[in-house]
Amino acid sequence: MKFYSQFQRGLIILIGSLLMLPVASCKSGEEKASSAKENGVNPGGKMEWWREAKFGMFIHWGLYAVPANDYEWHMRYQKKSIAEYSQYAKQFNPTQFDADEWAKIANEAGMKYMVITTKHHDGFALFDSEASSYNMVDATPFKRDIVKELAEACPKNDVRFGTYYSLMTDWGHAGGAMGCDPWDPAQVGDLDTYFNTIAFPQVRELLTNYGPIAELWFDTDGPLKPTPAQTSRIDSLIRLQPNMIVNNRVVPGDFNNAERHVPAQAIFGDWEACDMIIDNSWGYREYGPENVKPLSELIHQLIDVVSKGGNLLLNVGPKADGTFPKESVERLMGMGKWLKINGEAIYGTGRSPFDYLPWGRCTRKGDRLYLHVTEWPQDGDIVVPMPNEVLSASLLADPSHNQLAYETSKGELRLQLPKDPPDSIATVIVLEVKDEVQPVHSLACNKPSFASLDESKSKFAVDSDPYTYWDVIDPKPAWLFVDLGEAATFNTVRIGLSTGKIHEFSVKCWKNGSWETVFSDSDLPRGEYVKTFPPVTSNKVWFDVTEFDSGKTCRINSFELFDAH
Ligand code: FHN
Repeated sequence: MKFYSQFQRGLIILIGSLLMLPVASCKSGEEKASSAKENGVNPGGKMEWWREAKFGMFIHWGLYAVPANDYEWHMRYQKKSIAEYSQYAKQFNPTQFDADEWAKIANEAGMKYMVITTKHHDGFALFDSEASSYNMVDATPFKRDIVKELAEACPKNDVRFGTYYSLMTDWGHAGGAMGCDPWDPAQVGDLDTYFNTIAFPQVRELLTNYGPIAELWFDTDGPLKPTPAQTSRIDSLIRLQPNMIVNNRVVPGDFNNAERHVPAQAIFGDWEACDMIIDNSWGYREYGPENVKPLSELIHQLIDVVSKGGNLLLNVGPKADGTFPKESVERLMGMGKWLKINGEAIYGTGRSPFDYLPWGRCTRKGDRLYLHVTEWPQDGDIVVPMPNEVLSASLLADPSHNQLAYETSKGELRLQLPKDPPDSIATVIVLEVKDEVQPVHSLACNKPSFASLDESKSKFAVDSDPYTYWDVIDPKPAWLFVDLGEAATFNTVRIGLSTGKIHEFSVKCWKNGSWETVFSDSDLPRGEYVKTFPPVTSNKVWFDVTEFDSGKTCRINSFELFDAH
């Protein structure tokens, strides 16, 4: 049932627009990030190696590799008791495990750090622990300390060593926190006792017995967080390694996490995206070739994350025999090959000044811009929306630095590219430009906005922070209205959806006294959605959400307009 008629909605929107007050100007990720440093968030020193590194290896390995189904959630999905699940320890004998080989693969992939699950939610430790004999040395025929061997092998291969520890979930010990009701009476116990006898001693062991830990990655299987008292105990443990950086998923940390998706907008401050090579499984499971992400997708993801100011922690799920899946190694070698040629455009670079580019992404370092062209132009040209004087323009992979032809007009740079891309996955052009490059934001950025219900949050759909959001809620249709003030010309809409299902939607603009549909579409994907269309000029835009999953959170983190070409 339509809650408002089309006319009523239009009227409300128009009245609403007259009430709009101007709001704060738009800040780019870089501007916000720099203010973060000034505010003392993420102090420069210990983050510097990480901001240089950009690319790391995540490893999910444990008893769950033995059954190789339901991956690292096998115990919970199959509701295995501790007694049943721990039987896998007797079979876990990874005779082909070679820490040096793993570290070499990470290094050859261009990965600068490694983070391994020293203890996942199942409670089984890959290291020799006095706190619990449920570990690799005491409970398996292998009897070796995996963490020790990797902590020694990584630095020898120019890879920093990091540890993941499931702090707020332990299905394998009495009293361990968990994001659901216990399914085995042996799991029932007191959380503080568990923390004091298992978790805190094990974190102390990890931060004391294995040399410098570059990154500590705390995890949970749900919304659980430690109490302030528990957090202060954890902080005192973290201080054992003052140069170590910590994620902020469980305790206040040094960087944000984005799991298995890259937000449309750059995340404020330091952040790390974690994702997998073999889809839908962190820990090893039987898979087919269709489950292995294409090399192009992985390289594009790395570029996308880095262009938005983040690091990519890319996961490998080793098999029970101690080897990496063959296809994972193939993909990593392909990424390493690309980085050997283009690493200058990734390592140590900062986020793009341009919030959106139709042909690819941009990273920057000093007075250099690196244009990562992933959509090679049919007509041979790409446009960079900046008026800056160009000092040089060449293909990064061209050792002779032959200059590319270009012209600048109307505040834009038009580069003429070779007919065919030197690298079909991503070709990098390096520009040296004069003066600071000014950020280019969405035309809707922080413009007055108005929405159906949840109106107070409509402004969060048009700000520049992907962590803020406008929730699409019943009754249908839900809508977001943006008043651009001055009429503007745009040909691209980018929408960031983080959770929920939007089935039918359209974008309209106010023209000649009525609403005209710019486009309609269905099934808005999670992450980044981009739609281009012939340029339209208007001062009012309406995002009309007509069908979506009711009763569930439907979260729009960004609604952006660009005049991109
Ligand atoms: O439940 C875990 C999951 O198994 C995996 O370890 C991921 C990695 O980011 N973290 C939790 C889900 O958010």
